[in-house]
Amino acid sequence: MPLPDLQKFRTTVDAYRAKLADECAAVRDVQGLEDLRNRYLSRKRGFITLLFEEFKNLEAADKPAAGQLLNGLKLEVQEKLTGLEERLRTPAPAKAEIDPTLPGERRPWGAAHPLRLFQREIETIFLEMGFGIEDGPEIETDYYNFEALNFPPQHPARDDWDTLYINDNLLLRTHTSPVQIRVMEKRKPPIRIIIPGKVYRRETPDPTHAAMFFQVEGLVVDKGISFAHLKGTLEHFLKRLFGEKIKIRFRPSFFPFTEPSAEVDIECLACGQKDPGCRVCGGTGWKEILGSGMVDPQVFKNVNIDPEQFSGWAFGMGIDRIAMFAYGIPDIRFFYENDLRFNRQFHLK
Ligand code: 2NL
Repeated sequence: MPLPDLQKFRTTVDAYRAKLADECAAVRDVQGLEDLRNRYLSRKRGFITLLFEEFKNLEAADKPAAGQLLNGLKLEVQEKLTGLEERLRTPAPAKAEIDPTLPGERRPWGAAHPLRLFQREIETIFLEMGFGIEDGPEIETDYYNFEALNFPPQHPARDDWDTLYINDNLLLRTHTSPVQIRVMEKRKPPIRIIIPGKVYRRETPDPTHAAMFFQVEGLVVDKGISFAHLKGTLEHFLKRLFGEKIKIRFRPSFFPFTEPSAEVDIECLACGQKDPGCRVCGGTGWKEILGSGMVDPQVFKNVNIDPEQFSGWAFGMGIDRIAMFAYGIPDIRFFYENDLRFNRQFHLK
């Protein structure tokens, strides 16, 4: 028995409604949406248009109910299409999921500064010889920086123009010697130490001067220490640092805190002692590397060490200055500009 016309019409409308839901779910882009719109609403062959044709042939009594069904479907199609269109034109939100298989982001880890690397080389050589490493305050008193070291009151280093004073009594240390004074006050000989650290001078920066730079000083105090220990130890140090074949010379000098005193030169690495017009050694063939001497008895008295019982030697050296000489760096300021192209060259080995 054929279905009554209204019932058949209802079945067809329901079938289209189900099909519509599936087709909407399959739409991926604007083109797919346009195709869908045409399939349902095209004025010539759209499903809805065709259903309206069928509607015309229904019994007059069935028309109100059938009309309601058909208009309901048409509205639903239009609503679904509008919703789809809105979804397609809104950019998809960024996905919250993470992909654990992607490679990680490279983070800069940092590395030791060139001056620190050079300082470590120096430290290693002295550690091998049984020295200890000490440090102390960078803000010092006039006493520890000058007076205990036997600087006379009128010494030019004590001038406001050479030293950075905080007030009448406090200053930024101009060398690391005050640490040796502090160590000798606290600890009795034998003492074998080096003190690397920052020191400050009132300087206008230029290629060979900075207001802050690095220094290393050394101190040996014990019974029976002579100038031979000074000479042998410093020669060994310089040969480990610059190579066994390096030429070394000692010449007399003066410091308020040592007597006798000696400055130590090595052959000029820039010209190999061959260029009378050499910019690095001034044509002398020699480069001053450090100052040294036998600790002045007055310094021992200042820290209550008996100079009749003990003797010692000390040295001081600029780390920046020697690193510049060793690596052929023409300007001390390169160390403090933090230009990674400069700094990285020391990590290429
Ligand atoms: C230089 C010369 C020197 C010292 C530093 C020193 C320290 C004490 C006692 C005696 Cl506590 N001496 N230090 C000795 C001789 C030279 O430095 O040209 N430095 C860059």
